[in-house]
Amino acid sequence: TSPYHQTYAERALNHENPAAKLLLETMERKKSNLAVSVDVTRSEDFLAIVDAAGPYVCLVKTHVDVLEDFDYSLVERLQELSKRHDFVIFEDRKFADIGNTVALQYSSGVYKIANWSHITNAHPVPGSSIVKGLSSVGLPLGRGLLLLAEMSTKGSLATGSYTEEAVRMARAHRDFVIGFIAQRRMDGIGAAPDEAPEDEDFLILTPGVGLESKGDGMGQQYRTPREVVLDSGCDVIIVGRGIYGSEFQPDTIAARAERYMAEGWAAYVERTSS
Ligand code: 5FU
Repeated sequence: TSPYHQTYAERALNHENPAAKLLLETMERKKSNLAVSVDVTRSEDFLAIVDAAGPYVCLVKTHVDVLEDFDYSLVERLQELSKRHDFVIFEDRKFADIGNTVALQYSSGVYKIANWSHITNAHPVPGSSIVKGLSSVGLPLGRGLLLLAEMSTKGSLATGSYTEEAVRMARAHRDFVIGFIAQRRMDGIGAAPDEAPEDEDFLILTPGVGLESKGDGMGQQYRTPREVVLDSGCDVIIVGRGIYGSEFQPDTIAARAERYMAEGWAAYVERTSS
C-alpha cells in the first residue's frame, strides 16, 4: 500500500531519520495531524499561544526572527512546552543560500536553530549544495529537512519542473530530507514510472489551511483540512491565524485548535480506511 493509505504508525517504521520518526510517532500518539504556526511578535503572546494550542498539535511551527524581544531563554521555554504537551518543533527558516552560508545560518548567529528545532526547511533554488550544507550541521544532531516543493501563495513559481527537481533532490538525500512543504503528495513525481523507489515515503506538510476564509489579501490561499488531507493526500495541516486570530485568547485558541485537530484527523481516518 502507498503512504496515502498507510497509518502514521506504519509509516514511522518506513523512516530512519529520527525527526521523521518522532513526528509520525507523535501524530499517532496524540491522534493529531495539526501543526500550529505561531507568527506573533511578542514572546509572551508566542508562549501563551503555544501553551493553549499545545495539547492539540503534533508540531509547532515557528518564525523566531519575527519576535521583537527574542532572547535565547525563549528557546528553553519552548522546549519545556514541547515536553509538557508532546509536540515537535519546526523553525520555518526557508534557507536559500550557498551551502557554506546556510550551514552558518543554521548552526550559529542569534538563533542557533539546529540546537533546538527538530525540523527546518529550505528552498531548493540553489541546487543540492544547500542540502549538503544543512546536513553537515543537522544530520549529526538527528535533525530533518523539508524542501519547499510548492507554495500556498497565488502565483507561486514553484511549479512544474521546479517541483520535480525538488523531489529528485530529496530522493538523492533521503537520510536528511524527510519530505516537503507542498500542496499535495509528491510520490513518484519527477520519476519515470519504473524509477520511483517503491519504499518512497515523503512527509507532506501543508500550509494555507483555513476554515473561515479563502485568503488574506496578501496572496495567501486557504483550503480546508479535508481538501488537504483527503483530496490532496497531505500529512500535516499547518494552521496559523485560523487558530490564534488577532485576540490571542487562550480559550478561543484551544477551541479552534481542537476543531482543526478533529477535522484533520477525521479526514485522515477516512483516507486510511478507504
Ligand atoms: F511555505 C509556506 C507556504 O507555502 N505558505 C505558507 O503560508 C509557508 N507558509 C507559512 O505558513 C507562512 O510563513 C506562515 O507562517 C504560515 C501560514 O500562516 P496562516 O496564518 O495560516 O496563513
